Amino acid sequence: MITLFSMPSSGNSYKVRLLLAHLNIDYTHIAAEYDGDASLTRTSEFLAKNPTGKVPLVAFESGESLSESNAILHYFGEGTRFVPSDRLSRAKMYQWMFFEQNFHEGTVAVRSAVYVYPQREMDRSPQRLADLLDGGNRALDIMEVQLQQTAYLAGEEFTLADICLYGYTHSASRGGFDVESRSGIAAWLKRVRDEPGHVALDWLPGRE
Ligand SMILES: N[C@@H](CCC(=O)N[C@@H](CS)C(=O)NCC(=O)O)C(=O)O
Repeated sequence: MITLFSMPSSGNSYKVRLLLAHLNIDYTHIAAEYDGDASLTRTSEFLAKNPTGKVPLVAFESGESLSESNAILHYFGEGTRFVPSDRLSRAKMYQWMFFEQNFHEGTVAVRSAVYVYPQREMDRSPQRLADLLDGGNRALDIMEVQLQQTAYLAGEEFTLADICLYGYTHSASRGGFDVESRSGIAAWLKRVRDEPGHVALDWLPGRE
């Protein structure tokens, strides 16, 4: 069985838990909540598996491991209904997943983290908060334009891109973002939540 190291409160980790739930894949879960220098991610054993010291991380029985949430989504998603067979739709799915890491995560997720985690207090300067708000609103507006046109981000099918972007969009209010007033995003959030097999952020294996 695989072992998933994940942070219960984090969207990057939640994406992986959400896909594994949809695919009914069993795993042993090891929680790695942020705890400064005492974090599990700072141990030499963990750093040998992932030198970046970040979760999520999947450890395979073979001794191999895999990090980066979107690479993990790709690994488990390949060959399933969550990856479109059509080449252009598949590329659009990746387009949104790169957007998530390159634009959305660095603004929407970071502004939430700055408020949620006491150790990020030094990032709460008025200028930094204003920049993150501006960047995050631009990211959400870009999603809104797409979701006014299609049911899901890469088109009419539910794909890895939706699982990926749901992670930090559904909890964006933690960072002071208003997603509910964007009707395309609000309807999409509900659509993703209503997918059979969906689990919430605080769901962990063994917890019904
Ligand atoms: N690009 C990475 C980002 C992973 C990341 O930033 N993980 C954070 C939680 S969201 C983490 O592990 N922080 C713990 C630490 O830095 O000790 C991914 O998508 O997996």
